Amino acid sequence: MADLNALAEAIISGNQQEAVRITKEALDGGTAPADVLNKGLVAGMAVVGERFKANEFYVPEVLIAARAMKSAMELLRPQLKAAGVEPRGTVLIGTVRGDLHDIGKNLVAMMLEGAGYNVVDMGVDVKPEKFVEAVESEKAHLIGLSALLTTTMPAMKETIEALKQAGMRDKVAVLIGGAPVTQDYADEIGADAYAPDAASAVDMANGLVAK
Ligand code: B1M
Repeated sequence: MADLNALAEAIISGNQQEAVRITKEALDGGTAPADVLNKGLVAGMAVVGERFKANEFYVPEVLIAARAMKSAMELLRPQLKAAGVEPRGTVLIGTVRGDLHDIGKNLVAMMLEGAGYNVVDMGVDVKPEKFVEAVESEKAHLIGLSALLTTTMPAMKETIEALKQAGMRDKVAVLIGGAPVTQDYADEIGADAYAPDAASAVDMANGLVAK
């Protein structure tokens, strides 16, 4: 019987080899893929998120943990699909038009994946109409917008306006974040939520997708 606590620990400590080894052992030994995901990978990433929020972990630790999680996910993903385990929801995430900063956005994407979401990473410099197109093609529940420049923050508003124009604003929730972004700005442009960091982004996504 594979030790899923040990798997969670391997994720927390960013031990990629150990995470892959225990995931393989668990799957080969007949542990349900959903248990491997929830009691191992998601449990581990939840601790990483809490420690990051509490400033006990910094960006490098989160990136190393996320790398271990991603490697284990490669093994797990086909088995989750075969077992009919649905992701918690689909999230489109991207850095808005004109903005090339992606380190924070990548962290948010990895934490969301670690929390059990199907994450479609649209990259950087993403035009509003690209988000709109992808909402339909990916059947997204949530759009995550990241901006690091005061000059690109207006592209968040333009993306929300483009969703409205396309008649899709009520089909998808919008979460925004990035260093210059604030709750006041989210309220001003009509976003559904703002998150100051990657762990809070997961909390917000959970609340929005549950609605
Ligand atoms: Co640029 N840059 N940069 N930069 N850069 C900043 C942002 C800046 C504050 C530096 C400064 O002047 N002190 C400044 C912005 C000033 C402003 O607008 N107020 C700036 C500037 C001016 C520029 C250029 C214009 C410089 C130039 O060319 N003259 C240029 C713009 C290019 C463009 O985008 N069009 C530019 C370029 C670059 C590099 C390419 C060199 C590089 C980016 C590399 C990359 O991302 N691949 C870069 C970097 C690295 C930075 C700094 C140093 C670090 C940003 C970072 O990665 N932080 C930054 C200064 C700083 O912040 N100290 C700076 C770490 C990351 C983990 O944090 O992204 O905040 P962050 O993400 C956090 C939260 O914000 C939140 O969660 C993350 C994790 O906790 N979060 C979300 C982020 N997105 C979220 C989305 C969510 C929820 C939460 O929901 C969807």
